[in-house]
Amino acid sequence: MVLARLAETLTQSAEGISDRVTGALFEPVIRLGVTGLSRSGKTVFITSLIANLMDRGRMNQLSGVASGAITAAFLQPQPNDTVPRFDFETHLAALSGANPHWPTSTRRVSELRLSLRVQPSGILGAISGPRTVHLDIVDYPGEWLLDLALLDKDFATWSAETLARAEGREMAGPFLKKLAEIDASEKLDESAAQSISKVFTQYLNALRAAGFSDCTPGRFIMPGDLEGSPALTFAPMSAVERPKRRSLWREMERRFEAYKSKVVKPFFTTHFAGIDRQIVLVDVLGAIHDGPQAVEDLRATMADILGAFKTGKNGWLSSIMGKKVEKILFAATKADHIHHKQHANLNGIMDALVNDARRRADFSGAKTQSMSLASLRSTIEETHKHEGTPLDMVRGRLLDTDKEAAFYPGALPDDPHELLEPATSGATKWLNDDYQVMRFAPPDAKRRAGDGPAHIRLDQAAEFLFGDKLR
Ligand SMILES: Nc1nc2c(ncn2[C@@H]2O[C@H](COP(=O)(O)OP(=O)(O)OP(=O)(O)O)[C@@H](O)[C@H]2O)c(=O)[nH]1
Ligand SMILES: [Mg+2]
Repeated sequence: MVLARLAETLTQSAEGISDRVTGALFEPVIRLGVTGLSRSGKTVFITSLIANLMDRGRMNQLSGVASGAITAAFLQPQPNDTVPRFDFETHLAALSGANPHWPTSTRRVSELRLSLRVQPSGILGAISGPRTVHLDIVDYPGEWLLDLALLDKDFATWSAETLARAEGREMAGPFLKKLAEIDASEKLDESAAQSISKVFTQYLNALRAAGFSDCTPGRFIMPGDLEGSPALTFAPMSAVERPKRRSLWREMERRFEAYKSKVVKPFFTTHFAGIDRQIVLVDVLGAIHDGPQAVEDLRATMADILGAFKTGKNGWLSSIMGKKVEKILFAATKADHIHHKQHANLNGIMDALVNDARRRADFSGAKTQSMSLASLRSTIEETHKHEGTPLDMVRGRLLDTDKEAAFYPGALPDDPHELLEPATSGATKWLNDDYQVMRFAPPDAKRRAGDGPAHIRLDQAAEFLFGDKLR
């Protein structure tokens, strides 16, 4: 009786999910990991990629588009019912509607599935017929990515590193003062724990506002559903020799470990499992604009994060990701801020910036490439004469004033080390040039039917990442 009922229930649920099972078993799924710090351009990239895969007029460098193999693209219910859907329509309307504006910072995780009908040409196509390929993408707040760097650190190490960096920074003043007032070897006092974690969070927010990326734990800045939760009431502590049980130090250590196991790991386990293609987005130009310290901070943070993707003995992340990531693209975003003649130099800087991390992370087996791109091209190029010399400029609508302006951002060096060396050796200002990056509003341009939003090299990025699956 019970068995019969059980069998019946199983059959019913199998019917209910048959579409999804078919999808999972017979239709290829590309899980694209979009990795990038806060403001690196993930949400804009995902929105523009989806829009350009649906309206493929600007995607000629994607071989399945050039050959005509991709015959249709449509959004599907996503495979994971418990994760909110990526709000593609709202983001696209923001970027390309009547009053174009950038989406706000992402506050929670969301997911989307785009399905593509592919009809290969030639004999193979005639035999195999059309097939459907699914592209699954997850968007999340960039701050959460920072927590990857915590996973292989214990509380003492994380505290020592965080405090060493804080020592030299003016904005850490109130936090360090508070820390000096408490004795972490004393018995835990909950109100002391709360107030120190509050000033620590204020310090992290100030760090982020100043353009620094080393702001762990990421949920302190972007708590998502954990707003106000006890999981977020800890802070780094100065070393204590043999801290006693129930001391403030031990309790902070316990909360740090709970944060890692109950918050960080479940997020990556759920959303990074099965990723087979990965794009790493980096706002290189933004960091150059913020100065050598921001570039060095970006380099070190990327090295830490990419280190978590390494295979081998400490490869926690690679073990949950299951199969190996086959392709990784490192992309410098927002390349429309500079004239295309400088893109090769931007590319070189991007390459050099993650070079160290790439070597350490040992992406053996994965095909990697660097490029510069713009997910949403917001400028046009112009050349003006300035004191007799031609200057390659970009023109766009400035975000702050809403006025159109042409603008020369400064020349990036041919040799990336001209930038990276001063950054690594602690310079506080660039020697030769000041690099300016204006913030442009999204373009207010009419699109032809069949065209997606204007971009730079988004089709080449797509070709590298998953072009092989769409031929
Ligand atoms: N000019 C230009 N600006 C861009 C482009 N992509 C992103 N931006 C700028 O970068 C900002 C951040 O982009 P998002 O896509 O929201 O960044 P994100 O990685 O999703 O950030 P979080 O949600 O905070 O993690 C935007 O508000 C734009 O100002 C681009 O292709 N061109
Ligand atoms: Mg976002």
